[in-house]
Amino acid sequence: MNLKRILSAVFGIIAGLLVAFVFFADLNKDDNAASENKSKAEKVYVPYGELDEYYMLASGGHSGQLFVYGIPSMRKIRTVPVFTPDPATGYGYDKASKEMLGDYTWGDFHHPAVSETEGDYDGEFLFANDVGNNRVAAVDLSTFHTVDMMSLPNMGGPHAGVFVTENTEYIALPTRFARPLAGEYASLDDYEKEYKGVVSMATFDRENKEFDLAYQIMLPPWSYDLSDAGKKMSSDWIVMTTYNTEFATTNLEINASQNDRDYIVLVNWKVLEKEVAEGNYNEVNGAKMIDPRDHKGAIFAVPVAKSPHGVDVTPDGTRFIASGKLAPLMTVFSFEKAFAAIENENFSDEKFGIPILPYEEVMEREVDPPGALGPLHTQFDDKGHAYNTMFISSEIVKWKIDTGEVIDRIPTYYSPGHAAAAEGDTVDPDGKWIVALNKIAKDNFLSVGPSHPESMDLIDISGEKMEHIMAVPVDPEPHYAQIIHRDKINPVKIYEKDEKRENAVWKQEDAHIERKGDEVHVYGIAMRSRFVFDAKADRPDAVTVKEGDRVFFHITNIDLDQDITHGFGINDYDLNFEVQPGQTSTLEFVADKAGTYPIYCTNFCSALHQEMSGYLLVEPK
Ligand code: CUK
Ligand code: CUA
Repeated sequence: MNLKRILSAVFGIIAGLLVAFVFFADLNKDDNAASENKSKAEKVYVPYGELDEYYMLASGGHSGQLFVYGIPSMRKIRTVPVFTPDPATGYGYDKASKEMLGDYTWGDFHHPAVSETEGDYDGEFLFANDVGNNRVAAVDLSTFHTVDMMSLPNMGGPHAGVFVTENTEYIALPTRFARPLAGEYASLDDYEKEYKGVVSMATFDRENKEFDLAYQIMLPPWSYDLSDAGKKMSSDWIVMTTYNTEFATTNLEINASQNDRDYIVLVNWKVLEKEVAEGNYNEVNGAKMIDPRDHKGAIFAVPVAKSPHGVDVTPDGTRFIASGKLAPLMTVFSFEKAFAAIENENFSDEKFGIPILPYEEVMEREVDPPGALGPLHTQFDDKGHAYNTMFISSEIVKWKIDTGEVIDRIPTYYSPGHAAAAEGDTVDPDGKWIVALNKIAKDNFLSVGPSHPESMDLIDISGEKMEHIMAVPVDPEPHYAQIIHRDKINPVKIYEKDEKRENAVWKQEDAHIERKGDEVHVYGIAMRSRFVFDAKADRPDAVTVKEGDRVFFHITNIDLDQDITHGFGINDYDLNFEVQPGQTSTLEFVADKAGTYPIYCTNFCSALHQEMSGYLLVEPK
């Protein structure tokens, strides 16, 4: 063997080893990734027969609906219609929900807030705002049905709510767009004088499931973003971020970003409550209106870095944190320092009768993680950390509230607006999960054409380092959500049988029809697998009316079994609604088309569901 052959053999062996090494290293990498994926998958796998630990109650944005998810599986469980009709369940078709929705056919639901007791979600009701049509709604979490809705006068989109005070004394809804009171005409040249940024303070009577508008606060024509109520030591207060303190009326993207500082407004609702009780307000379009110039000692403001977005109160209630949006930093303010400045009347300025507290003396620290851009909102865990969504740099930054020290950063996919942490708005967050509510999904999911869904990232925050677990599509648009432990929500299994309930019929043989002039009232039942409209008739499941009659179907579902929901569709009449077990619903319409129209159950309820049908006969005039 000559030297040349020896060298080439050695070279061959080395090359072979190298190839083998690279090959096995690669295999190893694949192995590691596979085992990492496996451990992530195990964290969110909910075995058949077991349930998710948390509910995530998420706004459905401009669908006007509420989306219910299970966490950690991220499975979508239900859509609850709130501000928009829902043909599937007949929401907006039956009489009660139709009256509640009025003539509105859409809503823009941004921020859900669960009712609270002592600063903790109590799981009884969920409140929702409609930026599109100035409404607030309540969803009863024992049925997941929308039970009340109130229109808010004098507002231009109650965007910066809803958030609730510690014991749900008030549901606060600051406006987004300044507008003349009652929306009357006023030239944009008169913006500063005629336009107002109104804050609504609503109350909710849990017994009667009813809203009331307690009072409104008339502020300058500033805009507000999602705001928060105080907790514990700060529980008498609400804090709200403002932008467009420039009073720009056009090209807001440039003109509303001129000032280096905007404001956070602090309102003592306890003081205002007393003043309203003493009659110290003006009546404006049916609302009790508070003017800051008449209410010294209740409304203050502190400057904040330009064009802030959200402001959030820490779980212990000692601080409020503003997110910069245009100034890439979070500003931590101290309630204690704010209270001291108020006490000592240490004001640096006054605007529209609102004393301005000196920034340097109320601010505790500015937190400015290098390269983190576009902070929007803050969430919390149980270990003194804050989590900020960064819209522009697409990440969540975890930092220590006490020191401002940045602990960890994790990318999100992509551009998160809000994030929701488990029990994250309470005095006692769980520190287990955070869900980034992203505005852009790019190519994360199978393409469905030019418009992509939005997305949500599930992130495990139980350790020192955050861990990205999974992304799921959502459409549209996850503005905000709250994540509440399943033990706090107690849904009913059926609507309780109530013998005294108006329009209800509980026995087949009691089903009957009453005619009053041109009104026909059908007091009927639905059960597996038949409708009975008139027990004494030859054909108990047929109803004959005259063309032009006003028809009322009062239908009670007498199947008192969980999940036996019956639908009620009228073929060719564009009408459908449903009755859940034990529920009575009314469908009211004018039979303005003569003819023969099959009625059928639209919700598959039994083996004889197909047979669950009848006829509406409309005799020509
Ligand atoms: S606002 Cu901040 S991202 Cu409507 Cu809550 Cu959307
Ligand atoms: Cu009742 Cu199908």
